[in-house]
Amino acid sequence: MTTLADLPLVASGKVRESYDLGDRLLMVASDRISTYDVVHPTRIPDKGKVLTGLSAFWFAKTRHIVANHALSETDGVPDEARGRALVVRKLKMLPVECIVRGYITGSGWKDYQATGSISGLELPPGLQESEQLPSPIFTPSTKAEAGHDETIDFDRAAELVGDRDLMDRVRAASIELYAFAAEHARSRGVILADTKFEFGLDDDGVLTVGDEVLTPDSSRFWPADTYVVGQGQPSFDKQYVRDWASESGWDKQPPAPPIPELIAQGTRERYVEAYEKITGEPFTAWLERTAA
Ligand code: PZK
Repeated sequence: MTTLADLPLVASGKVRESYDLGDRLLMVASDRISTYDVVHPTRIPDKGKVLTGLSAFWFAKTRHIVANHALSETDGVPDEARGRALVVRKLKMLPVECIVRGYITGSGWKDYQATGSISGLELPPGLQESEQLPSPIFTPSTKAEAGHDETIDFDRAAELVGDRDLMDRVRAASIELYAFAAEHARSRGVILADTKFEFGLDDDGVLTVGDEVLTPDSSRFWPADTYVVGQGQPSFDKQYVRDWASESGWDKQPPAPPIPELIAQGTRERYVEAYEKITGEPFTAWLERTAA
């Protein structure tokens, strides 16, 4: 199968694709957006570029913590994917999703309310929705082929990976990456509530973080200035679309409705704002750095 520049498609997700470059991969982020797990027919202009720029920013900033798969944002990127693609090394991916939570929300909040724990980790009683945890926790999940990923405990993750020592290092790297990024984001007015990493081994067996990292699609970013404990927080990027979708009467079942132009433009602005807050540079700098 092919599409972009006649390259062979390796994998496609709801909002991105990867292509075979021979000994490397091209990871391409699209302008598609999903809410409530359903992709809308309307594109968000520049969303793919914002996410790729953010991922590249974090890959460059976190090399001291763990190796990553990023090679280039320009060399080997076809013109039609410029700015929204990275050339990466091929890895042997580990069969678990590596989630780190600094705040209790989403499925973690649901699990905690039901059981007092998440991923087999017992948490203090009396936590409120969206509260910061005493320290970040590692809550791995399965990579479901279809349907939803399922939270597992550390022992089960180690079993799936087949190497407990490796899994120990994956957990340590995940928590270090989260802690570094959360502190950086917080200094710029953004709360990094939680995030998901995917790791692999390179040709030399070196633990390497792959996928996209610390983007709004792999993380929950909250504006710090409106954060309040005890309720769900608006997502930095998708809240315009979610609020509009709720108002529209859409039942959140497929197919997702088209997004009105004004809502799409407002959503683009939020993505660009996230880029600029987090990186401290104008989004135009990324466009210029990656222009043909
Ligand atoms: C790899 N995915 C997830 C699914 C995407 C990406 N460096 C790598 N080497 C080998 N395989 C992968 C990676 C990475 N990252 C990533 N699946 C395999 C995925 C759908 C679309 F763009």
